[in-house]
Order: sequence, then C-alpha cells, then structure tokens
Amino acid sequence: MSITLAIGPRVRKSPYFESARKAGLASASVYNHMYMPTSYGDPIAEYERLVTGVAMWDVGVERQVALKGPDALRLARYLTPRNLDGITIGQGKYAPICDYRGTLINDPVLLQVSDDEFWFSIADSDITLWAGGIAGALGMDVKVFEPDVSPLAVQGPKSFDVVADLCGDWVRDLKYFAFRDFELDGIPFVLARSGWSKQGGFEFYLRDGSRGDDLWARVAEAGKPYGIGPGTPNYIERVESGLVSYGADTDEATNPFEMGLGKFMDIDQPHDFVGKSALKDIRDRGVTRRFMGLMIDGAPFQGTNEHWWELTSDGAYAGYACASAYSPRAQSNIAVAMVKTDVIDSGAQVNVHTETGNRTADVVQLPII
Ligand code: THG
Repeated sequence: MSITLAIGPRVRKSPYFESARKAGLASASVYNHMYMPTSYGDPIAEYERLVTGVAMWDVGVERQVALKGPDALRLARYLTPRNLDGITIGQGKYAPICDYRGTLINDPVLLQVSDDEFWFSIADSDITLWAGGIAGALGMDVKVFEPDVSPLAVQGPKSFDVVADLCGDWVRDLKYFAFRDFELDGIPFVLARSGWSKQGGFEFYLRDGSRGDDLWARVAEAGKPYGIGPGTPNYIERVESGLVSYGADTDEATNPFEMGLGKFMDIDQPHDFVGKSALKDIRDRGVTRRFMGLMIDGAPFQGTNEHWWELTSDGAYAGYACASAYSPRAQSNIAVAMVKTDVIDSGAQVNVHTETGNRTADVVQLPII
C-alpha cells in the first residue's frame, strides 16, 4: 500500500526538485533532511536505461561538508581512517568515517578542491555537526560549513558521449573519482568521474543552487540523442554491484571491516584519527560477520523489503538481508546481507524470513554482477 510523501517547507528541496517533478518524479525518500527522488514510476525501465544507456539523477542530497582553513587537512586526517598521504587537488578518495567506538558513521567521497579546502561528499548522517564539534573541541583553525553545492549524476555507458558533447573530450580521460572545475553558460560546477553505480559516469557538483533547472535542462538537451531519461540512485543495480548504502545496510553496531571497507583503512598510519584504537582492536580480533550477496529462490520479488530480513541456518540466527531485488541480469532474486562468518565458511544455504514467507538462499561473494 503506498502512502503520499507530504511536500512542505520543512524538508529541504534540491535545486533540481522542480525539474525532477516536471520530469515525472513519482516517489521520494528523505536523506540528509532533504527529499531524495527514488523513482519516476517504472523501476525496470529506469534500470534498463542505466545499464544500457544513460540516466540523469538528482542527487542534491549528497551534501558537501567543507573544511576550509590552515588546519583543513589536519582535520580531514583526524576524521577518516583512510590514509590521505598523496591527496591532491583534482583526485577524490572514498574516505569512510567512524566514531570513537569504530562504528561506521558515514562513507563519503573526499575531494580536495583547493590548497586549504576539502569537501566530504556525505551519505545520510550529520557530519557537519560532527566535524564542526571535533574541530572546535580540538581548537583547530578551520571553518566547517555546508557550501552551496549540489550534485547531479549522469550515469550509464552512454554518459561518456553525453558529457563529452557538453564539456569536451577531456572528460573521457578523467580517472575514477578525479574532478575538475568547469562552467557552461556561466553555470559553475565541479565535474567528477564518479557516481553511485558501476555503469560508469559523472557527477556535476553544481556550485550555484539558483542554476539547478538550467543545468538540468542543458544535460537533458545534450542527452536527447542518446535517449537520456530521469533516474535515481538505482536500487536493483546497487544490489547487483554490492555498493554500500549507509543507513540502509548499516546501524550503530556496524564496523567498516565487516562492510568490506577494510582496504580503505590504514590503522597503522602515524596520524591519529577518531576510532583508531577501537578499530585496531576490531581488526586484530577479526570480524564475525561479513557483507555478502544472496541468491534467493522463488518467484521474482515485486518491489523490495521494508525491513531487514532475518536469516537463519539450521534454525540458528545467521544474519540479516539489508536490501533485496529481482535482478534481470542475474535472472534471480538477490540481496546484500550481513552474514555470520561461520555460516559463510560452512557453505550452507540460509533461510530468508521475508514479510511474505520464507525463502532459501545461497551466500555468494559481492559484487553479484
Ligand atoms: N557521489 C557523491 N557523494 C556521495 C555518493 C556518491 N555521497 C554519499 C554516497 N554516495 C557515498 N558512498 C559511496 C559508496 C561507494 C562509492 C561511492 C560513494 C563507489 N565505490 C566504488 C566501489 O565500491 O566499487 C569505488 C570505490 C573505490 O575503489 O575507491 O563508487 O555516489 N558525490
């Protein structure tokens, strides 16, 4: 049963909100205290467009937490376990953030935008408050604020042609997470090779919220020959690709090692950072569960799970499924799930306790596709 999302002044709108609505926005969620588009009414068409063509997404909810000033790099280093040696202007890094207990509290992309300014492009939690509190408590000489910056993603195999037509062929040579300042008709943005899909693509970090509809129109126009259409962070594709969705897949007990983010942590670096000793303990003890894929039997799922689904193995608790979908490419129901390591190691099937009955699943490595 669907319910209506109330639209009012209390929840913020992205600069693309009116354009998205005119394009047929059908449903939205709330992320970083803003409306986040989740569908234009035809999830399968949106998925096909992403994996075979090109789609444009209003992801203005990916807010930036700017650190600016002499201590900006010092603060960035203190906020993430990622080793930031060698970070340069123009090359982003995936930089998870943990609290003092080693719990994952966000998984942003970090961009150095000038000598003394960094942006954490955040997932859904209040890092401006967290970072500003830490900077103040430690007496650092740095300003922490939310700049007027709002990403618009262009994703899919044909995104390279669309964005090259708009900005030039140089965009084809951008490395993953690399970015550069650019402008179209006086619309200022940072263009980055990034985006929350594994289909390839770009993000326009619009630097002037009053130009959202203008940028949307330019991208829609340039994409017309390639069949561009509106889309959203795609539920099915992200489960196939095993991309982490902070908040959907995590809670206050989740650590980055079990989420497969250990490769982005340098616990032994000389710099201190929040959670260092807790993370060292977690690493040394080893994880007891891991973020995995599931291949689930039975009739194709319609839609997705409203809650995490409990998993059992031989009647004993085995973990939970975070996000499920029917995958057209795997031709199977699939999910991302947190699964106990003893169950993974045993190779046993698990029972998935869905809202509409039990299913059986094989546990597989991520990505599923
Ligand atoms: N783009 C921007 N900001 C964001 C997101 C984004 N903020 C919130 C959220 N998404 C952050 N989370 C992720 C998670 C995964 C990836 C990007 C952002 C990602 N991961 C690749 C992978 O897992 O294969 C590559 C990671 C790597 O090798 O460094 O792309 O989407 N602006």
